[in-house]
Amino acid sequence: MQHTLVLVKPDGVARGLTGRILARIEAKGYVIEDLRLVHPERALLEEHYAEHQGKPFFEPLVEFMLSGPSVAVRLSGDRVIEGFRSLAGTTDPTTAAPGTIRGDLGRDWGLPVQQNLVHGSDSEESSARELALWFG
Ligand code: RTP
Ligand code: MG
Repeated sequence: MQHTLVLVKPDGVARGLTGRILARIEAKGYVIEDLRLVHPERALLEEHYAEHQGKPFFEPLVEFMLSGPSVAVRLSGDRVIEGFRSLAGTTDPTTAAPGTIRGDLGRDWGLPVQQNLVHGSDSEESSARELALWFG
């Protein structure tokens, strides 16, 4: 049994897609163990995205994540880390496969950073670190 951190990012919350996204996660059979609406501080986001510091999209990414609240979810299930990332689809929502959250609900808006609706931890190490950050 694994745990992962899922975020419905500010674009997903602002577009009113939280319920649809959570319904897809539940329909897949994963279990929501904790859930909260978070208005993150810059320091939290800089730690969350530490691996991307120095990249050209880092600052726009942090600004985007500060633009509104996210819904943070502690999700559990067998192989949920790779399972949720498969459900989410690839990073670029324009080319993410249809049938995925990003592929069905997202697209490129011509903005400086990919607004792609969701985040999911990419390894057991990341999920432990990220769950501690967002849920304490
Ligand atoms: P995530 O971490 O959010 O689940 O997404 P990911 O693994 O698919 O993407 P990652 O490479 O970790 O990038 C983190 C987030 O940064 C934004 N991004 N924008 N070139 C760009 O404009 C660009 N590249 C990445 C996206 O919001 C991505 O989810
Ligand atoms: Mg990532």
